[in-house]
Amino acid sequence: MTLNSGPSLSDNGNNVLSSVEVHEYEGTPLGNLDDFRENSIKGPRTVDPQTYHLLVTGLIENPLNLSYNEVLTSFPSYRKVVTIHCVEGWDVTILWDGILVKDILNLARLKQEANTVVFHADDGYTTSFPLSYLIDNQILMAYQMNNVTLPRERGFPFQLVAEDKWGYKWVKWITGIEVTNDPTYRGYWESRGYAQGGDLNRSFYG
Ligand SMILES: Nc1nc2c(c(=O)[nH]1)N[C@H]1C(S)=C(S)[C@@H](COP(=O)(O)O)O[C@H]1N2
Ligand SMILES: [Mo]
Repeated sequence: MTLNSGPSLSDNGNNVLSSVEVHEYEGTPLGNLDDFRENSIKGPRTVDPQTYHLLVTGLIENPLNLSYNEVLTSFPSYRKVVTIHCVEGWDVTILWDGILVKDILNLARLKQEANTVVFHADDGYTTSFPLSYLIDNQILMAYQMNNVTLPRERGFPFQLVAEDKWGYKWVKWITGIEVTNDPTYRGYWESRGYAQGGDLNRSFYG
């Protein structure tokens, strides 16, 4: 394992360095946090973990309003090595630590007619998924990458690890999870011509 002096990007605003970046995990070489090309619709967002709330709304029995610490302490953590591919032609392989979207939805208790999940972000960005994709693939909402707390450029406090999907489905700065029965909802890039499904093995146009 190679150690850095710390993340090369700015920290997440609370000046606590959680750990040092790792560059290899169980034999798999990892990319670096600064291999990403920051190209977000409004630039990096600064989210204050003291005032942050994750809202879970829509077709659920138990609406949730969780603080940053409540999100981190209410659910088990999981880790995965997953590669993000942007439509602009770059990719980065990262060790992600996070919680399962499925566990959040279980706590919120889905209504029968739920079939779609829309993620909302601090910059107004949105993207949506079939409920079954999130559950069947054990999709993570990450709070750590390469063993460090997500830097603000990378979506602090939470980024979706939308494995097998193009980068535009990997919503950063998540503030809301809305459960609906409208599979036709189109998010920020999807309403500007990018594919609704965003599957890596298909064209991103459409
Ligand atoms: N909230 C939000 N999430 C977002 C975006 C954005 O503009 N806003 N950009 C997306 C795109 S196009 C990519 S490729 C990934 C990774 O972007 P990054 O390199 O800027 O981290 O974040 C995705 N998530
Ligand atoms: Mo992207």
